[in-house]
Amino acid sequence: MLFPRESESREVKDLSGIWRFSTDPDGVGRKDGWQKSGLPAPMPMCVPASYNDITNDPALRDYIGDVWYETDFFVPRGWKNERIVLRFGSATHKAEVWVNGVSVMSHKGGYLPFETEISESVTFDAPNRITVCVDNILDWTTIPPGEIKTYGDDHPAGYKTQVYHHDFFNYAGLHRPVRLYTTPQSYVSDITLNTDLSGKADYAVKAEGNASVSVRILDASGASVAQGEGASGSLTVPNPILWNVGAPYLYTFEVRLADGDVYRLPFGIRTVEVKNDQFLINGAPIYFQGFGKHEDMEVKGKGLDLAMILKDFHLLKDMGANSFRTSHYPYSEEIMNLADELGFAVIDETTAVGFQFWNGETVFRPDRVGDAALAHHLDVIRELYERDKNHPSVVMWSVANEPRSEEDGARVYFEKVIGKLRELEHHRPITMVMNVKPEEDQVGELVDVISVNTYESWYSDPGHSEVISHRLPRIVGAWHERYHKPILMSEFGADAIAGFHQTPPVMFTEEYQVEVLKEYAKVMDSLPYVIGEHVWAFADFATKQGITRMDGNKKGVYTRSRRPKMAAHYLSERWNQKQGKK
Ligand code: GCB
Repeated sequence: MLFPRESESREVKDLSGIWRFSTDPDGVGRKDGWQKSGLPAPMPMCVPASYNDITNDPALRDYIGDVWYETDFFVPRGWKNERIVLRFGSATHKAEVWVNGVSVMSHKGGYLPFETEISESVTFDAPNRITVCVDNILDWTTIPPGEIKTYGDDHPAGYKTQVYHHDFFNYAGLHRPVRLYTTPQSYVSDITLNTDLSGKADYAVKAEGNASVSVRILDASGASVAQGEGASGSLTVPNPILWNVGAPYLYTFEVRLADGDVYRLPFGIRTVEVKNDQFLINGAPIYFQGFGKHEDMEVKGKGLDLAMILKDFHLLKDMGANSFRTSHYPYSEEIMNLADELGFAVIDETTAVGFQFWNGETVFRPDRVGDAALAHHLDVIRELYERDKNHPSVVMWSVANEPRSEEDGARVYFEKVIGKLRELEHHRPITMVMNVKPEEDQVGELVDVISVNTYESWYSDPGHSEVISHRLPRIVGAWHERYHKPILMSEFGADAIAGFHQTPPVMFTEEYQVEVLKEYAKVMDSLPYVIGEHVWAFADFATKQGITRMDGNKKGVYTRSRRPKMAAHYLSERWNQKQGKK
């Protein structure tokens, strides 16, 4: 799916701003026709943003069920002969959309875009209305999964909770921009590019309508360096300048249809490959240094904030980080575009998190993560691929975080998920993020890189960082021994409360967090097949409330407002020295 970009044939109108908003705890909105009558007693709500933290009402923060958004807009007269498309960057987790009271689309999956043509649904001489119903419930048909727990008369009547097994707050709402854009009647609907080091770019353009297609590649100065005709083929850039981590060079792939549509896609020429325990970009090994992150901030929750996004990229760059994982869901397209432009490697993860109860119960069975979850996971895989396939920054796909991969059902499940991804694309390596015992895992054989999450001296041997040098090489070594594949240390770390200090270091102090990272570093430096280190986490983030989470997860090396802890300074020194080399 193409990102909405303006061109001489396309206009984009961003509908971000204050919308009207109502909760619908009894789920009566559809039946009562809110999509036609308008929302009852709405309050103002910011789009994009999570709705949870905008008011001071705990009932809205912990809300379960449908909420409704509504706004009015005019369609410019100049759009009369154009195709008009309504596009949501995301809606968490399920949405139905009406235009002027008529249902135009619905979508499931909280972190990927969806769109539809609404040319026939709008009027030109009066305001038009968009109404959206967004459902935040997690169940066994959604990813991440969850369950609604109801209680007996030992609790107040109607009391229920949303249970989920992942460690970030279930923020919901319209997290990303809502846009209208136009195209001519025949238009470019998709582009797929694959490049190699000789500068060859194989391309396939999907064009709707009968117009003939011509294509060009422009260099960064806008000069045309290759051109061709036809909806698919191969262009070669002479003496190509490669895109690389830390040295991003972007070309533009320009598509023109004979009857007018023009679409320009930034892209990079680069290859990625796993070979002999190494991860190669353009044939040279890269050592990943960076983080697992979250889209998370005060007040806005998971709402897009361009200033914060840029701040994060600056912090990453300055500390010598070269990569991050979109733990545990696809991040906004704005982040992905910036990763291309600023030269970061991204491990692009699906929403498959929380496939684990931590009490030994079976997860992969028909009434839990079964056929419905699988069908949705396959949709997420396809939509993620379609959205992100052309990003040079995306160097690897991650199909899941910490599933209970020792179960027989997990093997069958992931054969299908990974099979689907390999059917869609051959060239990017695939990983899964593991945390079961290596000898019990059943899935590692299917992936190219084994990503390993371990919390030595935190969840095990709490407070004893001296055990890391003994235990960690055994754990990581066992994974390598089992699969002979490169290992990414995809999560490790320790909670630290900013400003909490003590020596000798104890848990939750900034000193202890540094201590753990240093002990890990010694081991990782000594293991040749470790291809990188992603510290958990970049910044502190919100979680559901619970006795192990004091104001959220504090494993950030930055606070939630991006103030550095001692660990940020330590990593900055380490990574700037290493500069992405083992
Ligand atoms: C993990 C999860 C991550 C958690 C982290 C923690 O293994 O992948 O989502 O936040 O551990 O801090 O417990």
